[in-house]
Amino acid sequence: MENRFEPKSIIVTGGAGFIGSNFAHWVIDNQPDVHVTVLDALTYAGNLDNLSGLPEDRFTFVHGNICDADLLDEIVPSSDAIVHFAAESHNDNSISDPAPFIRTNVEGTFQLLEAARKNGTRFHHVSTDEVYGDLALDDPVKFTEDSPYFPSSPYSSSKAASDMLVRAWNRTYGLDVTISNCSNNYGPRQHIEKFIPRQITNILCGIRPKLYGDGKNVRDWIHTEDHSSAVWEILTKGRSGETYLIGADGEKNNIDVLRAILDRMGKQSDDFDWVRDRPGHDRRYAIDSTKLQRELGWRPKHTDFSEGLDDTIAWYTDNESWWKDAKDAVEAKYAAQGQ
Ligand code: NAD
Ligand code: TDX
Repeated sequence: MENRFEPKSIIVTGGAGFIGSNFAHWVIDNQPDVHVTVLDALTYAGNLDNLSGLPEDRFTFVHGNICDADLLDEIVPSSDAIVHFAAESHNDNSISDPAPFIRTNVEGTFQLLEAARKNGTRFHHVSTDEVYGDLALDDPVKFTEDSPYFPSSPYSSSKAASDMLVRAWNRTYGLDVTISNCSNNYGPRQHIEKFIPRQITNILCGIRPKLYGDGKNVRDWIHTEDHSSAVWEILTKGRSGETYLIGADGEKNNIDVLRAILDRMGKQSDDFDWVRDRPGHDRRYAIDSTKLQRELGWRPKHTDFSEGLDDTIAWYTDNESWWKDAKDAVEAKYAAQGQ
């Protein structure tokens, strides 16, 4: 293994969103010598409240777009690494309007790579297991770093394109890069358009939860705090040019997850609506994280999904002001799509 990379100052793109903000908090809490600069455009998915409480002497917020090359020229030279979370992240949105996905996920990653290349800045790309397409429900196979790319949606194909750019900048220009492809995250501060927070906040608002298709699609759930610790291990100990898959053996089908939420929130197991399926809906994701565990010694902390779900339900119950204003618009958009 290479020597540990010890950055003193990192740029976290997309740090006002769900996973990026959890990562920013994790770094501040666990890496006392590191300064965090969050670069975020504050789209509908970004929220400055997600960064409240971070100490002024170790944290800087820059409001801006990752596609803005002039801004990147200003802020990248003083950083040791870019940890790139910023993205348009929701599959359903990518189906109704793909254009912002190409701009942010492809063009934005390109601009960041160019800024990193000019300054010799180490680059970690936060990507998704969805680049590998999907698996059959009855297939014992899981995704590994050697799985072929078969993205299904405009979102996942834009992430696949950005992974390819990162690999090319490593091979052609020798830029120090790592890539991680993680499975479905859950935890506090996830936007209420996503499956778990949508259903929790539906129940809190007296709306019946909505399940797509036959509800048997499988997702491999990981707590976002475990994603954060894995990204840190890869950034600081991962081999340049390498990809690492992040997952915590959390395969569950959607109907089981929904029933667990209903049960915990005092509802009957059939208190939900079946709604129109997502076009091109991936059937199953499953991650084999052997490389990450063997090579870098990473282990997940949150191995009890029920406990993580209880905490997540409690967080949305206790933080109604965080999501309430967005709820009507999110549900109106879904209703217009028959979902
Ligand atoms: P999110 O939608 O909650 O947050 C995205 C953040 O990026 C927001 O704060 C938004 O304002 C910002 N942003 C969007 N476009 C921008 C631009 N052009 N310039 C600057 N900032 C911009 O997303 P998330 O769920 O936290 O996902 C973060 C990353 O993790 C994404 O790259 C996503 O592909 C990846 N990922 C997510 C999951 C998951 O389960 N959510 C799983 C694996 C990988
Ligand atoms: O209301 C719903 N009902 C429903 O049945 C919603 C919003 C979703 N679903 C289903 C679709 C999926 O099978 O639940 C599953 C999870 O859906 P999402 O939360 O939209 O996540 P997914 O499409 O699996 O993608 C997520 O994980 C991989 C993230 O949004 C991506 O950013 C990440 O790359």
